[in-house]
Amino acid sequence: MTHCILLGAPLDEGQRRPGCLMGPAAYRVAGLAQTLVALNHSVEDRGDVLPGPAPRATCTNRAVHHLPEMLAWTEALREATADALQDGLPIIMGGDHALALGTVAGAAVHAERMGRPLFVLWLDAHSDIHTVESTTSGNLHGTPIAYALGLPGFDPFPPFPHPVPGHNICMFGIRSVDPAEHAAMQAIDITVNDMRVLDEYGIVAPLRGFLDRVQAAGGMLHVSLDVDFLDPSIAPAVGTTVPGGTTFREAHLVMELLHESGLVTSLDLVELNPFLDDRGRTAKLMVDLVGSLMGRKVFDRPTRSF
Ligand code: HAR
Ligand code: MN
Ligand code: MN
Ligand code: MN
Repeated sequence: MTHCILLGAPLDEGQRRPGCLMGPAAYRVAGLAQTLVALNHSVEDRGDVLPGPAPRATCTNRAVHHLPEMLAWTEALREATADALQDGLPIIMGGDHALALGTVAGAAVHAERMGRPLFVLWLDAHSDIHTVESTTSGNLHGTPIAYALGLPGFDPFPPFPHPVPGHNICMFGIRSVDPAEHAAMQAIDITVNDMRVLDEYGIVAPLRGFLDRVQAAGGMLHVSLDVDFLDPSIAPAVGTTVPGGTTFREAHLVMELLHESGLVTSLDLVELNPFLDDRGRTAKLMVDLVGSLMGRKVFDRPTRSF
């Protein structure tokens, strides 16, 4: 049994399409807490995180928008996530992916306190490895991986606490990468399991390979699940759909393997835009995926056998 701590992060300023701020409400309506309770976990909904007043801040990249707001969110979410990690498994209900600027930082703070290395599993169509300087869209939801790596180009932000080395970061489902992001990934030892890799090897072997490394290092594991990891045909409620995403079963299988590993210590649910949903089906799918991550299975096998 796990003590699950729900944290709402109703922000949508990391991109330009309004609606992600309704995400936490949609997860509550879709029965996230009830799903966890039905799996015998305890649930504490700490409500929505409240950012402090936005500080004055500017940067040289004129495309960047809502910088002060994102600084305030980053600080509030870093503290809320680090606090929650002392008491249980934080599940951050977003909100756009800019929230991971704060949640991964909070996980890094906690991992350092515990003397354990932090690993990050990024389930996303996008690599989100722009810096504040390199982003051409100016949308800060495309930047959290670069921040977690401690890359230069984040001047207005506080330095990332205990940067995560590239070899502790694993991306899955990637199929949309900008040129500056491509260059950044070429220069770093980071595991990029793009859709090409998943097509050829399936999802099991690459994921087990990563989880074995986390296990061997005694690591903590932060999972960041972006709705657009999923194919838009099953998950339409996202502003940045990219065709060719993971299927229903692939996504559940990822979650089932994560559950079996017992390694996950914090989880982001990001980019759900309920305004774009089709009768709540994306919100419900995301809740079901959390169910699989937290132990729901069709048949409980006493041993792994066919
Ligand atoms: N790389 C593009 C940009 O920086 C698209 C980023 C989209 N990111 C998300 N999250 N939707 O993964 O604008
Ligand atoms: Mn605004
Ligand atoms: Mn993302
Ligand atoms: Mn994405």
